[in-house]
Amino acid sequence: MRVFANALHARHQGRHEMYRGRLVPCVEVPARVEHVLGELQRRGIGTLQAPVEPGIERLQRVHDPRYLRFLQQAWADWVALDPAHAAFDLLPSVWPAPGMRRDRLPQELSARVGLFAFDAGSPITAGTWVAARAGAGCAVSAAQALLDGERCAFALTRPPGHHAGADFYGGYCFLNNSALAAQALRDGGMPRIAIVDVDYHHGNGTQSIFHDRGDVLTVSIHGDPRTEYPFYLGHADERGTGAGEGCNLNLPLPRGSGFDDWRRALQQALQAVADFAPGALVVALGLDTFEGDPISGFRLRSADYLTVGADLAALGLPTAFVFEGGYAVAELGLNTVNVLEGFLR
Ligand code: SP5
Ligand code: ZN
Repeated sequence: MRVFANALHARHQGRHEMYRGRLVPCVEVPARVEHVLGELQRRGIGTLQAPVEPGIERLQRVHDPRYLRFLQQAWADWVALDPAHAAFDLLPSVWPAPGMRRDRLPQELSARVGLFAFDAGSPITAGTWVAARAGAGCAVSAAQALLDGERCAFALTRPPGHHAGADFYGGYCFLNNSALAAQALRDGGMPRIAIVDVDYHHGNGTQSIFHDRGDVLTVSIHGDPRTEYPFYLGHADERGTGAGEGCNLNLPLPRGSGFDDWRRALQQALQAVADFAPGALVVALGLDTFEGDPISGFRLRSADYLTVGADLAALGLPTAFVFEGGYAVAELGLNTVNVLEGFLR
């Protein structure tokens, strides 16, 4: 399995996220990727390959140009506002309410941030843009590997991507890596692509990007949005609109769900994928379904991830794994590589 790792990921290193009225240390940390790389090496799984550097046109296949300009410039603008800002991360603290204008781009940076961010938990740091762009390159490269005829590939990206939409960021995500992989597969000539998102959190960005499209099926298994982040999307009645009607499937499960219930949802997801008959599958691979995850509520165990990989493999589709969440750092390598090994067996 070709593995495309983001060599620049550590340039994105948030210090704090806003949580329940306080700034707390970020849970989405560079060590996450290092644990996965270490475990891949220990078990001799995967061949590391250099990813492409995606041009701006590639990113614009999924993201809005105005948003990309903002993201590229945000840190420089933040420090230009006051050189002392270099010691802090950029977080929003004001947002346009419904009925306020989103079409006028404010000059003031603090106001512009609120136009593009949907939470105050996703700090922009000095290296966020270069890290996110390099991560997107890993996802595009994994897609290219499938187009070249590989059975599977793994994009070991950081920061994650599935909460990012065409013109917004949040949930530690800035560029939607899984969406970029799916779009690259479409652009490579495959008529239909399926994305299965197994991260604990609903893939709201991915859903919104493809919501009115019939060529990309989006399926997400996640904590019920009535109680779980990102709260405002991810209900079972969101089925897609227009040409995308019936091409979105949400499978919310209550907090506390264990592997038996989760696996039943996975089988439903895989049936929907099979019915869609795509040319390839993108797995948005979050490992925060693990029982020991510090911010999530499902109860999967490490051995379960072998079964997850085997279940995904049973589809028989060319498959690109794109790394998403997972915050039980010490077990993250084991859990991630278990999915890959289960798939390869
Ligand atoms: C990609 C992904 O998994 N994003 C998840 C974003 C969840 N953000 C909200 C969770 C807030 C919890 N963080 C505070 C931890 C304090 N112990
Ligand atoms: Zn997550």
